[in-house]
Amino acid sequence: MSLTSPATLDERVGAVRLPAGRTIASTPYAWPFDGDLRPDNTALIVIDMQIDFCGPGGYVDCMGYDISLTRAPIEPIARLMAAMRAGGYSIIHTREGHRPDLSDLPANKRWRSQAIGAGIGDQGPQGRILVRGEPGWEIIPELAPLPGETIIDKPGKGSFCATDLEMILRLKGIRNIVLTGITTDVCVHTTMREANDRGFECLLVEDCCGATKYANHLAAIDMVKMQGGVFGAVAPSSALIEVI
Ligand code: C5J
Repeated sequence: MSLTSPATLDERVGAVRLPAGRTIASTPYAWPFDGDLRPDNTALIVIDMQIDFCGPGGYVDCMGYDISLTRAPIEPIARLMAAMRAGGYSIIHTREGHRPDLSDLPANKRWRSQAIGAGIGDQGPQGRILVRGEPGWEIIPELAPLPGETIIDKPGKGSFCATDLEMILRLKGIRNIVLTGITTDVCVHTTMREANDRGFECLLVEDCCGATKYANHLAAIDMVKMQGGVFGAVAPSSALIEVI
């Protein structure tokens, strides 16, 4: 039943979202919601672009998934990151990984990874899987952080759980977050949900993400757009680069 008018849902969403200021051509609304997009209040987060998630012999490869899917966003992220660096935006990188003694690795996470043949903490072609300091845990050279850029080491899927990310964002005055990285349906989505619940205004950049299954990538993007943008908005990197 329509609450307001006979207009379609898409028309209703579009009609109420016309903020003044600078916005991105995104769906289901022009992001950010209030048009307040500036280099000093907006950060790019590049999530888990590590060898373990997109390199040969890494965790995802050892699980038997097609790493061409998780490598697909490398070029688009490199272009977006260059544009945002040039524009003076904050750049934040994350790495999923555990302490060498595995004291921050929940038993169920370890058990599940062993069950699929890629035990976290076990020796793999790229060193101990998802362990801090090992070759597989490193960020890929194509997207290496520059000196001075923030790196968040996280033991979980979300970037806020057991990290100082929120404190760093608040101290920098960041309120808009541009999300990129891998995987769309796991670490990127978990981070977006955590950020959204904390009041950050989030944009998912669709060509700058990838999942271990393409259908899950598409579904994860679709979920964001429900309910008028339940977790934020979605845009291609070209729309963002055009504006910043
Ligand atoms: C996963 C991630 N998929 N970075 N981690 O285990 O998405």
